Amino acid sequence: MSIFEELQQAIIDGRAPVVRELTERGLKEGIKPHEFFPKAIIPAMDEVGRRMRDCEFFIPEVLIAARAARAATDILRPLMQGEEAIKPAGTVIIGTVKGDLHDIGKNIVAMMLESAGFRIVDLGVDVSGEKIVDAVKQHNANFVAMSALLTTTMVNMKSIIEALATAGLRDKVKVLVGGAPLTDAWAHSIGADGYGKDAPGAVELARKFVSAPA
Ligand code: B1M
Repeated sequence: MSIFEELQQAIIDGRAPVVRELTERGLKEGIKPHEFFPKAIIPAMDEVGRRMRDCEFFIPEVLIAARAARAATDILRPLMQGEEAIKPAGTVIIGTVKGDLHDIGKNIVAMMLESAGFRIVDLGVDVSGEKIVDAVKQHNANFVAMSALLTTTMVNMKSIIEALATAGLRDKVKVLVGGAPLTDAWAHSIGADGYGKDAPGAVELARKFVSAPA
């Protein structure tokens, strides 16, 4: 088994200490930091996403695998600055909308997007339109990903999209939304660019926009 195969398996199994050890060993053996993404981390999280869709994995396994993937990305992230080949797929401002404190799903989405090569700026929970507008400007972001778990807070996504438009940033970013009470039709109705049913769905959506940005 190659080190990349071992790493994939360790991520899928959620063995964070093993992931850390294998990543450090790989680096010592001369593997470039950016190589870990397409050869181990992304395929592993793709497999986690597939298992989640097929109901072979449930939330605890997904969280544990995402945390294990993060053990690798935490080591690799500081080493990748200045490395040309790791130019991020895009910068995503992510947050749970104003009034809403649920962040478990949002954190999974953030970790999976990060594992897929996106740069993540996580604003946390209870995030206002103003905060998102400021972050888009500050980080020159090309994606905004919003999460809402309450029927009373999902409506706040619409005002955040309006705030982006008022600030003249609406055409600069793709707005992706998700969360248990949302639907594709609803996302459409508030003017979002896409709806991610789950974390793998959010990654798929973001990747689609990267390959066809228009
Ligand atoms: Co709350 N809560 N909660 N809660 N809570 C729900 C959402 C609820 C459905 C429970 C119920 O009544 N059956 C209900 C909402 C009802 C409604 O609006 N129709 C509810 C309520 C009412 C409340 C309070 C109002 C309770 C109260 O105080 N009376 C209160 C509100 C607080 C607030 O936010 N202001 C509240 C509080 C809490 C806790 C703090 C205790 C805790 C949150 C802890 C935390 O997140 N750190 C909590 C929890 C844990 C839940 C449940 C049980 C689980 C939510 C969760 O984490 N799911 C939830 C019931 C349930 O869903 N079964 C419930 C797991 C997570 C992985 O899934 O978040 O759906 P999810 O994320 C998925 C997808 O939705 C998607 O991908 C994720 C991974 O696949 N996704 C995205 C999510 N965000 C995305 C963004 C994207 C794309 C995809 O961007 C592109």
